[in-house]
Amino acid sequence: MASIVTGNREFFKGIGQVSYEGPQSDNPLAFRWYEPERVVADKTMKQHFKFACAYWHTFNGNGSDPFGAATHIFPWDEKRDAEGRAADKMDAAFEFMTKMQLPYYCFHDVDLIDFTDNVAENEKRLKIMVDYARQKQDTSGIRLLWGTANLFSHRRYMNGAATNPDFSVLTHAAAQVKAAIDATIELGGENYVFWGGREGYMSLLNTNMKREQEHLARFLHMAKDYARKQGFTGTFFIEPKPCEPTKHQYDYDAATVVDFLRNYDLTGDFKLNLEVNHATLAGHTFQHELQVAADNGLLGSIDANRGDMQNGWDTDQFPNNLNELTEIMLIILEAGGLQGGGVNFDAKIRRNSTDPADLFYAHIGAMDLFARALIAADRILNESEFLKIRSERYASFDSGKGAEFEAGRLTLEDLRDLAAQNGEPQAISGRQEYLENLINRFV
Ligand code: XUL
Ligand code: CO
Repeated sequence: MASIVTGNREFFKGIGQVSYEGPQSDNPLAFRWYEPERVVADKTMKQHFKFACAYWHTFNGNGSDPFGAATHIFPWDEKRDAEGRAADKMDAAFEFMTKMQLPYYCFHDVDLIDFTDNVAENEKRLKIMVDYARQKQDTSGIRLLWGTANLFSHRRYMNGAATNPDFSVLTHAAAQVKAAIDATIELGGENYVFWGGREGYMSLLNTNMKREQEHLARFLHMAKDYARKQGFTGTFFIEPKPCEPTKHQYDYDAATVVDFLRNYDLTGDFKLNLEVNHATLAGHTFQHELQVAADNGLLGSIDANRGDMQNGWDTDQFPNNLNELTEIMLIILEAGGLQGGGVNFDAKIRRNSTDPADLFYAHIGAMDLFARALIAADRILNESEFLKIRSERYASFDSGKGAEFEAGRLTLEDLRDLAAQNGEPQAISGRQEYLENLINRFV
């Protein structure tokens, strides 16, 4: 295959540069809140969020579902040959991201170009697209937030990738990860993600869970060692998800992954990439997942989207709940920001959203909402008694016997004597409704 010649085709005709016009604007193709250079809480909005476009949903997602074929017929999919199609898609992607002021993107290897069953041919194809992406990045200024390898779509991964009971499948997973790491490094990617789509089991009847998890840990160490040897200085992220496609995934939720990383000595290089809809599937709020990661110093990045409260699968809708996002931004701000990562829109427009502009509306709405939530969260932290109320709740541990307990200077018998001496405690309100109203004052 020869290298690609850039096309001059415009894919989103009639849609120009999307820019900030302010809350009073009624232009649906403008930002009303997202002002990239506006400083809030000591950083520009652009720096806070590092918004990224998910290549797979936005440029490969064709609206198909288990009941029906594609509904999104994209002009960049017209060419018959893999390279031509891949180049058109990349032209469309960089046109879209530039018009949308999206400073970053994320991809799986196979999102860039169709893969074959031949390792060397796939490496060659990926290299061609990486060379092309390098040029596109240089001219647009758009950067790679993270790269990853798709170790779940191909038939060979039906029993897992790094956790496959067949060693030869594991070697193919390694070949893909090696090439995807090379691509990420070549493109100046800031992070590398592992989402274990099929790293789990369908039935324990045929599964040695302990052995599979040890293989996964060994595999992650090998990938990390290789990347470091090649000079990669970014962060690795694990993206937790409880199930779908496997019945039970080993990276179930934030707490499970934190424990796994500690257990296998990976916390020095790995952090978490948390996704909203995955939290929902795990029976948690996204806020819970963020707090678990933040409390462990492992809050790396987020995949922004939302699920549907009436069903139990990964619908990957664009975010649109201001209260939820405000609570999310409170946790992120309190944690001092995301460590190395950003906000990747791992979200797709609906099957029946078939106008070219729909991709724009989806991203504009989400970026605006994050900006609004950031402003609200910053004000809540600085202008309200929010933090004070929470810290005062624990005031009894700040001095006296409570402080001695925290310092480990009391015994169980001491606590017993204090209880007997002081009698029944007074009821102290948790003030949940008060705090919910407080949040609502600022959104
Ligand atoms: C799947 C998912 C993935 C990862 C990257 O639910 O979120 O797209 O983000 O592999
Ligand atoms: Co994701």
